[in-house]
Amino acid sequence: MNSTTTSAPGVVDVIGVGAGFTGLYLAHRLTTAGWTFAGFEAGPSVGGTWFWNTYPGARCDVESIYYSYSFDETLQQEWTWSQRFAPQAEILRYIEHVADRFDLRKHFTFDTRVVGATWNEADRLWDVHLDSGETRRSRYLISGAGGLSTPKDFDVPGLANFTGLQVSTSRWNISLDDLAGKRVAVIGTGSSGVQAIPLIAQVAEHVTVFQRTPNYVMPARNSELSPEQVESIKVDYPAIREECRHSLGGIPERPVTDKAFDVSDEERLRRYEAAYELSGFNGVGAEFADLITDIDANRTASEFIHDKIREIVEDPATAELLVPKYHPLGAKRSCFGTDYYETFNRPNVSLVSLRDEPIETMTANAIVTSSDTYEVDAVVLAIGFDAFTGPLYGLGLTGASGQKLQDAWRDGVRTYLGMMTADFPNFFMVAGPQSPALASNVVMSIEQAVDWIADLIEHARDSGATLIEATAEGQNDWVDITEETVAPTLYATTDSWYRGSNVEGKPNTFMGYVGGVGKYRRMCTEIAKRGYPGVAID
Ligand code: N01
Repeated sequence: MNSTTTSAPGVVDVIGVGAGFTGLYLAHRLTTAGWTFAGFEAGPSVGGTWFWNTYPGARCDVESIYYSYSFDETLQQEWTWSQRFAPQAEILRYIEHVADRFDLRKHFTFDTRVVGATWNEADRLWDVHLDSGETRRSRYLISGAGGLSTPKDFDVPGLANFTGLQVSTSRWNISLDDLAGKRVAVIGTGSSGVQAIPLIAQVAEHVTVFQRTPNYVMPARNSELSPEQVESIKVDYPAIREECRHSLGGIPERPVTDKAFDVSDEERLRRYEAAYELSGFNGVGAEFADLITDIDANRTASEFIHDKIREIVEDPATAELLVPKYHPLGAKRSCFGTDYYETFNRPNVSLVSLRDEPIETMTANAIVTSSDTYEVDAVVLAIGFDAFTGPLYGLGLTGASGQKLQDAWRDGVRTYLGMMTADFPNFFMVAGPQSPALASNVVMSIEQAVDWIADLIEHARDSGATLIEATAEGQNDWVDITEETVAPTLYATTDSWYRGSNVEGKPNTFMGYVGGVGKYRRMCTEIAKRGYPGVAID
């Protein structure tokens, strides 16, 4: 059946938010199935995360051959990645290629932000309010607004006093040359800071890195992909994708079953050395099965990385500050860098530990800590995102009972499968909180969620239904499952954006399902086969 459900004038079947990886696949999947679709994108073009995050060194730390769409065999055969970890510009080119190849831009209105959406119970439609002042109506509203797309508030004391150049990694709007010859402060040492710092150090007169929590940074070991490597991937692509779909994190897994203390100290060290050479998410943190559940096991891996840092960084005092001693390896997101620790051996780079000397204020040309004043010409903020809930609350949703999403989630996020939430009928989240998106190759998670949602709305259409909503029972069960799954892991006890602890006042909810994308896929498929228990369809 290929007809649409919503024939009222001016009403589309689906409004999609965002034209990143999610929005484009949504547009393709739904319009191919005959639905009418209108997408709204705040930016001037496609790309989402990869449109905005253009800071120096930005690249993905999931290998490009996996971090790409699998839905079309011809697409994956015709596109050739140049490097193991593609830089931002290449990923953006890929997304633009997909948009053009499948003629998807026509489904989107750009430079237009969704600023509110109100459920209309009588008509069973969403009234979607745009920053242009217009309101559009749809049967379904699907968020592809992303999980890491709303920058965290710039909560650095006194920032407004600073009159020099100020830029954030997540909205980079200068060129690297603009920092040439300048005294630059970089605040933040997560994945973004770790990638940007070595490149800024190459052009700046001086870089002062303001570090609050030292992170585990393993060498990315990026490299060009040879024609032979590309050829062998393309021959095997369908099998590789299938393996990813049924894996833990959406990338091929190394089958590891033994535990850290099953082997001798010498054997463990030998294995960590080999894993350190591999790098990536299959590196040191994945060497033994119990590294993310047993703190003593984890300590063996953490200390291995501590020693690597001490070997690389020449100044012992700087090395000690860089050693991540406040959290176990992998429990908050690991970083993969190129020459990160080596950069601290440069004469024009210095490190300030904000744990020892917090920032008290800023003046027109300096950062003032509790111990010193650092004069700088430019400040680079690499301080992260209001993950998952930031972008969703930004949609200004009002549900069936008149409450806002942020009120419904006042005590913590509650979803069914990370895709729906009770009291917000016909609203879906792709790569949402409590889905596997947080801990996976997100492109694979996006495809799975879009396909599942597309099947569900098709199922509703075929049975003449116009309302789909998570039941309270289904949602309670899913929240319990996500909590029970994370509870035995070190993620559960470590402060990170995974748990909302990077944003002042945010309730502590672990934002992902960490049981694996394969297991999640099987659960979702089973739920669909059983006629969608946990979902009210009317
Ligand atoms: O942000 P982060 P990010 N004063 O939250 C510090 C993905 N990503 O943009 O840890 C001083 O990780 C904060 O300190 P602390 C990836 O999933 C992927 O780097 O809170 N410092 C931390 O050091 C990643 O995890 C890629 O104590 C402040 C840093 O700023 C996620 O995006 C590349 C501060 C923020 O680190 C987010 O990464 C980039 C303050 N007021 C991003 N507030 C790749 O694929 C925060 N900090 C490679």
